[in-house]
Amino acid sequence: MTRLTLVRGDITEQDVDAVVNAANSSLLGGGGVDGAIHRRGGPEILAACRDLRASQYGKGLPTGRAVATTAGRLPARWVIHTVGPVYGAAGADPSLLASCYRESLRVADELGARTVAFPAVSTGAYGWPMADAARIAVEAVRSAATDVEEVRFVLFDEQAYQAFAERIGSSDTG
Ligand code: AR6
Repeated sequence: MTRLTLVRGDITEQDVDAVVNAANSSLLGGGGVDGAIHRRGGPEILAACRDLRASQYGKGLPTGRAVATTAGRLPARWVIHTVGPVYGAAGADPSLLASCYRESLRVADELGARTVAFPAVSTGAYGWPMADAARIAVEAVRSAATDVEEVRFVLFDEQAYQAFAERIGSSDTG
């Protein structure tokens, strides 16, 4: 059974095996979570992302997929980069957002990560409404077959925290 927990805070400070980055297909950085992870994790993460672009992901990481790198100087061991869908853009699809969570957990299993912190993927620059994103995220994690023991949703503000809390209920939040 995977335990779902919630914290209000900064994903870069989480002491977990893996933190998930709300990246873009380029894997070469950006704002929001992505900017914070690269800033605090240091240049080792970007170097690993450049290597991925030069090897498996010449055209970039497709939306809904996930790939791992070192976490550099972050407390976590790995960063799992995933690319959320842009809300309202042609082809935007809830199954792609669910796929970000499922694929990230699949990568976590490959790494042997047992604790994984997720941000609210697609709810910042990519514009996905928070309540809907929370529903999709919680359903995707609950229905995933994974060896991950704790999935920690790390929410930046009160509105995001409340949206996830409503979906999870009070019984299994940490
Ligand atoms: N810790 C936890 N949550 C955060 C943090 C943080 N340090 N910073 C922001 N959030 P976003 P997206 C929240 O924009 O919508 C980047 O430029 C934020 O309030 O980071 O998937 C990438 O390079 C929001 O609720 O990700 C892509 O181009 C949520 O995290 C693009 O943005 C996600 O916001 C991806 O957009």
